[in-house]
Amino acid sequence: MTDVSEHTSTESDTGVEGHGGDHAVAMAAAHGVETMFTLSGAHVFPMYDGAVKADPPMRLLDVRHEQTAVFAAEALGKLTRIPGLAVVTAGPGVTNGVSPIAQAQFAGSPLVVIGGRAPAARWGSGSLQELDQPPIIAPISKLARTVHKVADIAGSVDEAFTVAGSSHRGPTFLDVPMDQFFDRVTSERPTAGKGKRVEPDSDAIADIGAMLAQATRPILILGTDVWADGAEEAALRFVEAVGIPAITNDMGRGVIPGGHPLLMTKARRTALGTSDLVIVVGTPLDFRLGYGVFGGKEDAPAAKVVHLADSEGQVSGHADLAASAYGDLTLVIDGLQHSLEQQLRKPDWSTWVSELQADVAAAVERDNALLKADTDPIHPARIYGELLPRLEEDAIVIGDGGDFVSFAGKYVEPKRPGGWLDPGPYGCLGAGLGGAIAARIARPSSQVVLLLGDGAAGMSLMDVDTLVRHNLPVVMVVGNNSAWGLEKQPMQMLYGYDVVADLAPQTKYDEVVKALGGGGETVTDPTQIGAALDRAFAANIPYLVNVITDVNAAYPRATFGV
Ligand SMILES: Cc1ncc(C[n+]2csc(CCOP(=O)(O)OP(=O)(O)O)c2C)c(N)n1
Ligand SMILES: [Mg+2]
Repeated sequence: MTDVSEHTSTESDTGVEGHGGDHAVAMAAAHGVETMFTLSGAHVFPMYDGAVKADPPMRLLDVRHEQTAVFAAEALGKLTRIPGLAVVTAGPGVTNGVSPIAQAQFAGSPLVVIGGRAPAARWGSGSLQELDQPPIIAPISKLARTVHKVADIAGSVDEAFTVAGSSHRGPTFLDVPMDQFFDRVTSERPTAGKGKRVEPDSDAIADIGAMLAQATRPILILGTDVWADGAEEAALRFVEAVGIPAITNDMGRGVIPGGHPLLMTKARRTALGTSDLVIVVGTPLDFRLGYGVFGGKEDAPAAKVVHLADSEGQVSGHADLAASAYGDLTLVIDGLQHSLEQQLRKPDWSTWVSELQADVAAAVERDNALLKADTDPIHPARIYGELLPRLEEDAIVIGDGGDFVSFAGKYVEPKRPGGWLDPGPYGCLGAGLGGAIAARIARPSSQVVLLLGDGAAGMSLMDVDTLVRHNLPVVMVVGNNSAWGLEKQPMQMLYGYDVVADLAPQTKYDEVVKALGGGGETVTDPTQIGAALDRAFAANIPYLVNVITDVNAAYPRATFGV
C-alpha cells in the first residue's frame, strides 16, 4: 500500500515523481485552475491528496450533489474564461454529472471533468461501479477518453484543458482507472498548452463590410462567444465607432452596457422584424434567434443574415446565409470595422437608430408600469422593480427557473459583461446553486444574486449547505408561484387543463435555508420586497427571500423553443 502520509514528489531531469493525482492537479494548476469542485469517492482520492499537498494547495470545494459540482465548474469556466474543473467518482458520480456536461456542450463553456473509474486490473470482473464512461460522455463533449496509464495523466490533462479552452469551447472528460490513479511515476509535465488564434478570411470580412455599407437597417447580435473569446472590447468599440444598433444575448449581455443608446434589446421585435441586414456574432442561429430568419414584419422584406463565429463548425448549416466568416472574434470584429471604414459609401443609420430608440423608450415605459405593480398576489415583475435599483455595476445575476427567469431576462440589463449567467440553450433546471457558488468564488466582493423559480429551487437547494460550509454569501430570491409555471401555462393553452404542474402552495423555502444555517424570510406584500432585499444583502450570509407570486402572471411568450 502506498504511504499517503508523506508527500514525496521529487523533481528530476526526466520529470516529476508523484501519483496520478499529483500529476493531474499540477497540470490543472498550470492551466490556471485554483478550485476543484467535487463530491467524495474513493476512486478519486488521489485528486484530493494531490490538491492538499500541492504548493500552493488547490482549493477543494465539496458539494452535496455532483450536478452542483459540474454546474459550478461550468459556471466558473464561463465567468473566468479558464476551464473549470470538476472531479467526480466512478459510475454514479459521473452519471450525475451528465446534464451539466451536456449543458456545457450546448453553451460552449470551457469545462474539464475528471472521473474515477474501476481499476483496470479487475476490469470485467464486476468491481464496484465498473462502467465504461467515455461512450456515455462522448456525444456531449469535445473529448472523452480513458487515461490507461499513470504516465499519460499529465499529458492527457494538459490536452483536456487545452481542448476545453480552445474555440469553440466546451467540455472535455477523462477517467482514470483507480489502480493507475494511485500508482506513482516520474512523469514529464508539459508546459500548459494554448489554443490557436484562428485568422479570419480577410476577403470574406471585406465582402461583409461592403454589404454592411449598403444596409439601411442593420442590427448586430452579440452572443456568448463574444465574451468567451475575449472580444468584448472589440465589440463595444465597433458598435460605438460605426453607430450600429446592437442586441445582446446570453453571456453577450453587458458587452453593450445596460442603458447604452445603441443597445436595442428592448426593441428586439422591431429590430429583428424590420432589419435588412442582421449580423449575428458568437451565438448559434437556434430557437432563441428564430432559427436565423429575420425581417418580414410590417411588409419589410426578409433580412439578409451574416453569421460570424469563433470557429468553422459553429457557422450555421441550416440558415440561409448571405455571408459568413469565422476565427478569433476580436480579429473578425476589428476586421469588419476596418473594412467598413474603407468603404466609399458612408452609411447613415441615424433614422433607423432613432426609430429603435423610440421603441426602446416605449418598452421602458411599458416595463415601468409592471415593475411598479402593486397587485395581490405579487406580480413577479415587481420583484425586479425592487431588485434593479439595488444592483451594483459589478453584480452577478444568475437565473434558474422558468417564467420567473424569463422576466429577469427582460428586465435585467447588466452594466458589464460577465455579470449574467443563465443555462443557455440546453435550459437545464438545477444549475442555480452551482452558478452561485462559482460566482461567489470568481468575484469575492461583488453582489451575487441567484434568481430561482420555486420548481428549480427544489432541484439544488440542498447545496445551500455548501454555501454555508464554505462561507459563500449569496442572495437568493425565489419567485414562488407554487407551480412549474412555464409548463402549466402552455399545457393550459394546448389542452385547456393542466396536470403535474402544481407544487405545494407557498412552500417556505426560506425555512429550508435557515435549517441549513443561512437566513431568509417570506414576503407576501409587494411593499415589503425592497426591505427584505436590503436585509438579504446586508446579512452577508446565504439568505433566501421567498416571494409569493401570482401564478396567473405568466411570461408573455412568443415561442416555446420548438
Ligand atoms: C432538468 C429540467 N427538467 C424539466 C425542465 C422543463 N421545464 C422548463 S421550465 C419548467 C418550469 C420551471 O418552474 P419554476 O422553476 O417554478 O419557474 P416558473 O416557470 O414557475 O417561474 C420546467 C419543468 C427543464 N427545463 N429542465
Ligand atoms: Mg414556479
